[in-house]
Amino acid sequence: MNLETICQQVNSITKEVGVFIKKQQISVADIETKSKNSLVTFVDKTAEKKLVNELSKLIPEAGFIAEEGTSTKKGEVYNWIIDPLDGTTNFIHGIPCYCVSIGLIRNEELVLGVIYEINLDELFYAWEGSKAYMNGKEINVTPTLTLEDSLIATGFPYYNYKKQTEYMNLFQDLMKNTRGLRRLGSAAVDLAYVACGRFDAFYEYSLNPWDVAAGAFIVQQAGGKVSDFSGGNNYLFGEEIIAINPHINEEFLAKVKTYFGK
Ligand code: 2AM
Ligand code: CA
Ligand code: CA
Ligand code: CA
Repeated sequence: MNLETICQQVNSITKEVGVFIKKQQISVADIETKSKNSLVTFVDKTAEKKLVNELSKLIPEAGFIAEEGTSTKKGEVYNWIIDPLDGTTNFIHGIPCYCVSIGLIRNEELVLGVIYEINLDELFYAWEGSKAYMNGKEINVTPTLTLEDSLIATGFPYYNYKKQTEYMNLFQDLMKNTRGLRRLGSAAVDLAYVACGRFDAFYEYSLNPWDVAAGAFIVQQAGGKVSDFSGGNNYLFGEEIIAINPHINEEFLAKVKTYFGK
C-alpha cells in the first residue's frame, strides 16, 4: 500500500474514533489524575485501543508511540505516534476544542499526519510528497510578512517550570508586538490552525511527540517551517516547537533566542 492509500484509511479510522469520543458522556468519577495537572479518562484509553487495533491492520510491522501506553511495540522502520485525545482538559470541562492526532514516522522521519477536530468536523491531513488538506481542500500557511500583523498561538508549560521566566518574557514581548496571542489547549489543533492559515505561528515547550507529530508534518506540507527553539530539527522528541509561516520565521526566532538564551 502506498502512503496516499494509507492516509485515506487513517482518515476514516481517525474520524470514526472522533465520532466515538463525541458520543461519550463522562462524569467526575471517570476522571483519573496521572500527575498533578495531567488528567485522563476511559475515553482517552478506549479511543487509543481502537486506534492501535485498526492501525495494526494497516501496517502490521509498525510499532507505536502512544500517549496512554496501549502498545509499546517498537517498529524497526515504521512507528505510529498517537494522541487519542489531544485537549483532554477541554474535553472534561466541556470546551469544544479537542482532537485525535495520528502521525507516522519512517525511521526518524515524519511521513504522514492526520488530525481530526471533532466538534467542527474538520479533518486535516497530509502524506509524504502531498500538499496539506482540510476536508478535501488544499490548505496553506499565511502569507503574513511581519510579526506585527501576526496572530500567534501558544500553550502554557505545565512542567519544566525552570524555563517559566524565559517563557513569560517572550510572551510579554509578543503581547506588545503582535496582533495577539491565543491559547486553545490542544497543541495539535494549534498546529492544524497554523497549517490552514488561521494562526501565523505556534510555539510551546514541554510537549511530547504525540502532541506535535501529525501537526508538525501537516504544517510543513502546507508550506510552513517547523523547528525547535534554536532553529534546529529536534522538535519531535526535543519538547520544543515553533511552527510558523516562513516569512516571519527569522524575526520570531530572533526573539525566542533572545529570551531563551540560545
Ligand atoms: P493532552 O490533552 O493530550 O494531555 C496544551 O498545552 C497541550 O499540552 C495539549 O496538547 C495537551 O495534551 C498537553 N498537556 C496539557 N497538560 C498536560 C500534562 N499535564 N501532561 C502532559 N501533556 C499535557
Ligand atoms: Ca494527556
Ligand atoms: Ca496531547
Ligand atoms: Ca492526549
